[in-house]
Amino acid sequence: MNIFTKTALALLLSAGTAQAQDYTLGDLEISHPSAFETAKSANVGGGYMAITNTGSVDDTLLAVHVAEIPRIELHLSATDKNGVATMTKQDGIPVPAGETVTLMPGGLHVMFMGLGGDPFEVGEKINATLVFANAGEIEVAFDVEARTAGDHGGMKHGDHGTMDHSDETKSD
Ligand SMILES: [Cu+2]
Repeated sequence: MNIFTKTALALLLSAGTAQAQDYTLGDLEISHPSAFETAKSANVGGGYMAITNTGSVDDTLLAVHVAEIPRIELHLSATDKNGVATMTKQDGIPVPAGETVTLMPGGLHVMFMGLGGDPFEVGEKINATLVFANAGEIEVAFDVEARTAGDHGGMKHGDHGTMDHSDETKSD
């Protein structure tokens, strides 16, 4: 019984992993685009992925487009020496030749803005177009995943996201 339970769990886990998708665009490998579920009242959500440049030419992620989302920015989260968290809008996210850039909570991220009333729900896929300076455009799907209790970065992001975009959340 124990073995059966473990096998079932392993199957479940591998099925979950299999949903995560990787994409290739020229010399770029885009791994596991994902976003956290958002509260109903949230107007912003973060998007994450890893981008590896296997080529010899530097590239830059310039923009992310989603048909239903009016405004999407590229942000860098940081915490200063006083513990104050800030987010800075980036004109692009450099992906140097031979390097991997990881977008993650508390660091670089895609900021989906103006969600108003249409939260991200677990299991949902957000179809998006990534625009790179050199490699061009690729369609990807961000998998919406549950926030885990121990996920500090995500919570921090949510907090300062609300602060930073207070103008966007006043309608709550
Ligand atoms: Cu942000």
